[in-house]
Amino acid sequence: MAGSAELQDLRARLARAQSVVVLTGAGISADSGVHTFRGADGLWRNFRAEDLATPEAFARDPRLVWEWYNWRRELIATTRPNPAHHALVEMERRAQRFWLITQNVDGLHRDAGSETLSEIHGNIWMVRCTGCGQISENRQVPIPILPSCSACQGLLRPHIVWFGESLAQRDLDQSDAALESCEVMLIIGTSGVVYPAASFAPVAKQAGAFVAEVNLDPTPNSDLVDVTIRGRASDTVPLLL
Ligand code: BV8
Ligand code: ZN
Repeated sequence: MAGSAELQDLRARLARAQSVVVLTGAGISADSGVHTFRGADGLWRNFRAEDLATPEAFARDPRLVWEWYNWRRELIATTRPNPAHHALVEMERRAQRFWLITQNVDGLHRDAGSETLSEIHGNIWMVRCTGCGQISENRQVPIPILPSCSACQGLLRPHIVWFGESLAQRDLDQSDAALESCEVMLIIGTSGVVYPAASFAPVAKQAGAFVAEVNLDPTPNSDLVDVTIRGRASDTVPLLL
């Protein structure tokens, strides 16, 4: 639990660090009103994300999967970045080298102005054609079901990394390079159960980084981090500036 001395120490480490890496999860967007995955509000029609965010679920019932994404697109379209997102934009401006890795697909870091950003699970406003592979932005709320490609009439899918699908090699390489060379790593609002993102903290720790976790609850990462900041990200992340 971080007392003010530990918060002071972390603030000082961040201020003098040559390189800072931040990993965020659904918890950083919770105070913007975006549902987390494993919290009480994380269910939709009694389905779990693991049931719907898979290529098998989409192959079996693309309408159901698109209905779930339309529900989330409708909700996310009404949300705005919160003070935690904005604090990370300021932190990026101040840091020598800064790399933000997010598991979130809500696009709120982008909306807040984060630039050195890697959306390793994709973005809910991007779609990909299952026929010709064309990737495009689609902000329709709701997107008409079933959406088809303007180029080849193929079925469009969310351009999102589902369970059982591998992350983009470029994202993996960039994340690895950043984690290997960072002095301070912040893990904000993630339950640390989804791989490979859940392995990022041990990689940074192994490489000698000072690792801090910002979360409401303990996670599997809590044992290895150097300091835990318990609280809501929108209250605590701005205190790190
Ligand atoms: C892959 C897109 C391999 C969907 C998502 C064992 C080892 C390695 C892998 C696996 C394994 N077992 C299973 C796997 C495979 C699987 C996996 O990890 N499964 C889990 C369930 C065990 N991983 C994969 O399939 C990945 N791919 O491994 O590929 C491969 C290799 C080669 C070839 C083929 C395959 C792909 C994973 C990506 C899945 N896609 N999202 C969509 O969003 O529509 S993951 C999904 O979970 C979201 O992206 C989300 O971001 C992510 C993680 O969840 P969190 O962000 O952590 O959110 P959560 O609700 O869980 O936690 C919120 C936290 O915030 C909590 O701790 C809470 O306390 C805290 N909090 C809440 N409010 C606040 C707060 N904190 C601060 N302030 C607050 N206000
Ligand atoms: Zn197409």
